[in-house]
Amino acid sequence: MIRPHGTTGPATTGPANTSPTATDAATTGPAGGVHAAWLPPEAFGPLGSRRVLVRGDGGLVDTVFDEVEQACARHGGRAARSAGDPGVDLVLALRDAGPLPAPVARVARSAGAGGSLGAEGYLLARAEGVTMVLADAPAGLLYGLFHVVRLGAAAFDGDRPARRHAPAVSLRMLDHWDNVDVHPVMGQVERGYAGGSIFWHAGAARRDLDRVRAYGRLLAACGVNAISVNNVNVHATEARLLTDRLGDVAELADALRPYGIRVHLSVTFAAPVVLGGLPTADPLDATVRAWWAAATRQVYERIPDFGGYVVKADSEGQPGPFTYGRDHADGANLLAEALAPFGGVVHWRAFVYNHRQDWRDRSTDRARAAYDHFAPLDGRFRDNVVVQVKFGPIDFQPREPVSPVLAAMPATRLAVEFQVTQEYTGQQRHVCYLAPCWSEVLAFAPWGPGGPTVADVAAGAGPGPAAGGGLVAVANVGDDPFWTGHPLAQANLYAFGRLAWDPRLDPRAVLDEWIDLTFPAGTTGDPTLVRRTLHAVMDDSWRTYERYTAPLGVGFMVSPANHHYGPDVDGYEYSRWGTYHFADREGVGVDRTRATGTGFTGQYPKPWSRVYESLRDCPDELLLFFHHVPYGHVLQSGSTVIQHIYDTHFAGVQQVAEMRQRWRRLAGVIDPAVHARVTERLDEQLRCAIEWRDQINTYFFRKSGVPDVRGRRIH
Ligand code: GCW
Repeated sequence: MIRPHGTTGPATTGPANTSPTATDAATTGPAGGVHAAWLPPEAFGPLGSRRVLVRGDGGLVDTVFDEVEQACARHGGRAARSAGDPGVDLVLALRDAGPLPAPVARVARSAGAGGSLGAEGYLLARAEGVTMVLADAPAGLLYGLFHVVRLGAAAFDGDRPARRHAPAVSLRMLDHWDNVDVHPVMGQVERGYAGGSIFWHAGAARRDLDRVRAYGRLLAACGVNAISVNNVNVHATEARLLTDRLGDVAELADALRPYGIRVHLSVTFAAPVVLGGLPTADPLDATVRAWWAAATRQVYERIPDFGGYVVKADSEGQPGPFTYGRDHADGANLLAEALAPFGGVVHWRAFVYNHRQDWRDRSTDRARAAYDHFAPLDGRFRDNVVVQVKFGPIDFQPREPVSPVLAAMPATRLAVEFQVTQEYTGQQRHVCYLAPCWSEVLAFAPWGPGGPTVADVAAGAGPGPAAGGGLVAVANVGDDPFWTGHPLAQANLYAFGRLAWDPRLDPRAVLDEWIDLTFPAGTTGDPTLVRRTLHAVMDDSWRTYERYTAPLGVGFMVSPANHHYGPDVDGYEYSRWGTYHFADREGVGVDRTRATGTGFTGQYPKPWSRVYESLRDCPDELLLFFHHVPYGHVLQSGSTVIQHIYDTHFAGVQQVAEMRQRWRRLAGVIDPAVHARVTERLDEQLRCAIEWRDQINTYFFRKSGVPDVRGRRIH
């Protein structure tokens, strides 16, 4: 087993690692180096104590064998690669790998096992006392191995009819917003809340490849198969990763390849100018096309399985095709043309809006921008362009409607972009389990209930002819010993991968998987209490966060000074960013209707264009996103807007206080380092939630003059 950097002793989950005191742990992290996250050695106990046969060739099969061999060495089992061995409990085999033990051969020949299993799929079965994973391609064996790990002891119980497993979505990607140079404002990782980058440090490659490998292993275990290794805001040093610093990228690709992860790179659209010395980056210019073709060829010479480019163009100051009077299809197709001969894709972000808006101008609506720019281009993108769309029309707020772009481009490959890093959801100081939010988005049916879902669009099963663009998320990992700053934020990373593999998974079931792996029985004093507490603290934490922050989908109200952390109701109200709430003494919210507002509701197909337009039918949680209403407006819940604001803010703080109480009961039951770190963060969450409650309630009380019907203290 590849050990995370600096880890020499056993993995650090569990009460066995009691060396640091609570205070030490809060500052130094877990004993022995880096927390094992969802792959502690104990999670491999059931598998590692068995007789395991691995059959097949190829790099990823070697990885599977290494995993099995190390687990067996630790837990007393036996790992073999040749079929000669008599007894066997688990077989992981490529179907064309030659003779298989008789029970496995029988299942392989059975009716249910017919047809291709695909590039990443596998068949899992148990018959005649043998558990088996069969695949047609090595990646399938790797994912099958981690399935067996997830099942734990249950993988070796009773019979299991042969069942096929394959990812719903073929591109399952994490975008790192990591900078090579420390950015004067954004630091080493833009919107990073887990320390420095695991890839870069102060202008150089970090070269902590053990840690990169350990990361790849965690990602493979939850199903992620691609990452981009630098920020979408590409500054001068980062631009050079494409050319003279390509070696740094190749090293990362080498470290991640054994776990089936392809490396992608964020590039600047101005590369031909800033790196190539050309006078222009015009996408229709022949010399520019030739430059990209040559640069891309060199990338593939060095990294044959390179994934492709990620581009943020004409967005928040990044260069793009608009400079040359060209549109985003021209821009994206330029890079796609260069990547096509090698099978690469360009992820072209749809996050394009006017970030120099005049707050006085009520006709400009940032929510409209992505659709206005991209929907007219549907059908013009090459097959290897993926247009990457943030899940909501604004910017990763805790609550937004689903972006209408996802229903507007049936002839374009679309990826849905989530933010695992908690920029607007508590910055990994607050517990905010985001799987329920993502799951809602993925299950949303843009053409109406019963129709294709957002997950279908990402998978290429939407109403149009386009293939799927996949799911992408901004990563939340850094060089922090717990990987994610807040240990419970590991669950968000895990859940993103699992939902990308199977968007229909229940977030609670995903959390159970994560709990079982991260806190395996035998490493905690009281597994039932651990499970109950984690569910109580995490299941509803996204809605709790929503309750004590901006109300009813209006968004923002975050502090600009603190990089979006903590409340500042008017912080963005008179700014250029297009994120306003328009509260006055009568009411609050953004009128995005066709009748009297910005017309944004018209970007949705029916029934949503009608539902969102209607004051009566618009879902409560999105009311202020779509409508400007008086404080006395009665919600579907029966409460008024102003009373809802008061009630949810008092309730949200109450819930955080309860989370904190519950967590205390885990003292002495789990790894003290994890306990101490979460305790410290919950203290901060409660402080911050109180601040949110008091600022929001006070602001709206002062604006409206309407008292709380329950007479609670408002300042
Ligand atoms: O949410 C905003 C962030 C920026 C980010 C941008 C984007 C990388 O505040 O930090 O830039 O989104 O998604 O490009």
